[in-house]
Amino acid sequence: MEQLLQQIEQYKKEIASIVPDGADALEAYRIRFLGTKGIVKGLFGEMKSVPGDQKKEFGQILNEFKQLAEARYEDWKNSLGTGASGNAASIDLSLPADTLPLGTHHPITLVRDQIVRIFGRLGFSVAEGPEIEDDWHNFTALNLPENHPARDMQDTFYINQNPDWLLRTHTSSVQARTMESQKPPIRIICPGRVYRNETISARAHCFFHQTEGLYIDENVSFADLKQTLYFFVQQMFGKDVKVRFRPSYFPFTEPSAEMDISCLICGGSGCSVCKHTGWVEILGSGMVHPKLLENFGIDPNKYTGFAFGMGVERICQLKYRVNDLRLYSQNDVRFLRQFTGAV
Ligand code: 2NL
Repeated sequence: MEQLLQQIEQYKKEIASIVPDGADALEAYRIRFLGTKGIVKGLFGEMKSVPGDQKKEFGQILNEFKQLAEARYEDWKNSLGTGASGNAASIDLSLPADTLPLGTHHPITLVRDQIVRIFGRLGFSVAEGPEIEDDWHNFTALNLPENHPARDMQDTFYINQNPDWLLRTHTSSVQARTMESQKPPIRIICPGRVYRNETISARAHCFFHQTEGLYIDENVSFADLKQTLYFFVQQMFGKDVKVRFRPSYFPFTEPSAEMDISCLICGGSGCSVCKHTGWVEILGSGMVHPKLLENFGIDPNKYTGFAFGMGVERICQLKYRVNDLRLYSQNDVRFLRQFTGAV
């Protein structure tokens, strides 16, 4: 019995000192310790030579040893499975990784980013502001008269708790805030979501996305406005596109103009998109009204500026031929996953 116990201690030391190797070494271990002619079986065979009063104690020691040998085997086997032992055969590092399901950018995001990047090259930086605005920044400061139709409940979402609060109807409010807090030169582009109280259809939605721009400095002229917007259109739609300006009216600019581009769909010969005129309207613009400059303490005799505003959905419609505004907010992946390209 004494001799057998010494032998078991010896085997325990051997097991503790094993450095796990590959599958072959593991199999050799299994045969040596746990096989049908292995050490554990052999020791159980010695049971018959142990005196009767010591059998119980020896049996316990032997069972513990058996469990230890088996546990070592399981640990070793598991470590091979995970490759943690560094066994090259158990894991194939050359296999391609599992593919991650990548999303795509929303078309409005793609076009907005492209607009921002084009004006960024001309030195415009991005300005942002709150979507819940007060009357001053959205209307009054921008020369929108008290009786202007845009102020009507029919067109603007007001916040119940406070009649002075509303969902901004344009991102001009961001420009107002910038004029309030910065001195010229100001050269900003203001992308963002705006809200109008419209019945939803293919051509109207209760929110859409705008990008407005503002440039105020000494000697800013209408020629600067025209050339800046012409550069933008060429970058956005290609060198061949033609532009024309038509006189228009906005309360915050004087003079004001709308800009058309030659129809990209028919090339100018006439189609349903351009209503057979060969031209499509893409933005509104003008020289900042002197009254606005005064509202923000900017001297209109020293500084002039131009501003413009465009609907991102409209640009997107022309670029990607999207013919229903509702598609932009329905989250139908069949629509969304078509826009995989980076711009
Ligand atoms: C359009 C027309 C326009 C502006 C926006 C603006 C803002 C300030 C001062 C002067 Cl703070 N102007 N914005 C000017 C002209 C047109 O937008 O059709 N937008 C979708």
